[in-house]
Amino acid sequence: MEYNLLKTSIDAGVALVTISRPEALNALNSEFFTEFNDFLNGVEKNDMIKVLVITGDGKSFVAGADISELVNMNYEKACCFSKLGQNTFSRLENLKIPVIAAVNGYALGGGCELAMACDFRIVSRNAKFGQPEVHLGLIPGYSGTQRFSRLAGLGNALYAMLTGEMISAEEALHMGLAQKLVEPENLMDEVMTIAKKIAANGSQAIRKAKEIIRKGYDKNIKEGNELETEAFSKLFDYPSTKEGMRAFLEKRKPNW
Ligand code: CO8
Repeated sequence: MEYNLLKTSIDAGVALVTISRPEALNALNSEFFTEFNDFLNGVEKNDMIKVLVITGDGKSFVAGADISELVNMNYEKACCFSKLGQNTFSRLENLKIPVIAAVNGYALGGGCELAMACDFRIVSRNAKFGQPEVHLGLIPGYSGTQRFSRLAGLGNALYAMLTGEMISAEEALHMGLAQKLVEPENLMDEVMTIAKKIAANGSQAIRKAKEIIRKGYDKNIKEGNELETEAFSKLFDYPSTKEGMRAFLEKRKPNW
């Protein structure tokens, strides 16, 4: 499929997808969801891809769902569009490989929700997060009401979604919404360095770590520990695990 709204590339096991609709600050419309789901189908089938990075073209990460589409919706259409967004973003959360959001500017509404569905967020100093839906008479519809509090706490989620205020990159870092803050001109270099560092690790270990951290998050510690033991032990079935440990003992780099 040819993409109108996505630019894609792969380098050293890292796939980069840039949402590119800068004239509308990369607002998410139906066409985006069709293209993005097709792109994810390809990522899921491609074992060469170890890490996925998502960013936005121009001065915005994503400034939300496309308000010009939302304005014409009724109950049924809103349900469909909300489910489509929730399901698409859940795919990112459940993707076997790590997903990094490189947040280069506005991450508002659906854009904040997209960033929160990624495994972590590296943000430019000029990034601005927010869930401004209440200014439009709406609430978040792509799992923002659920993910925000899990990432940044109940009080911060309520404050953000009741006031609709923008959140600076520094505040996002402080509240746990962002994991690292970098200068705008260094953002992509920094993110690609981190992504390649992850991609150079044992790929089964990376996948298991993501799977078990995410699966265990909604469970109690006893159930989580059982998941961990199962996943930890399963790794011993893979030759690459032994290679990682042997390489350490032989004082060399692993040859995965
Ligand atoms: N949708 C559609 N168009 C947009 C959006 C958007 N979310 N954001 C910006 N644009 C467009 C503008 O209309 C403008 O287009 P044009 O040049 O044709 O007039 C262009 O992008 C540039 O925007 P601005 O001129 O406004 O740029 P500024 O730098 O002055 O302002 C802002 C930047 C502050 C980001 C401003 O554009 C803004 O407030 N945008 C809207 C942010 C927002 O409210 N986002 C939340 C949207 S609702 C949502 O995401 C709900 C998600 C769940 C949906 C569930 C489905 C049912």
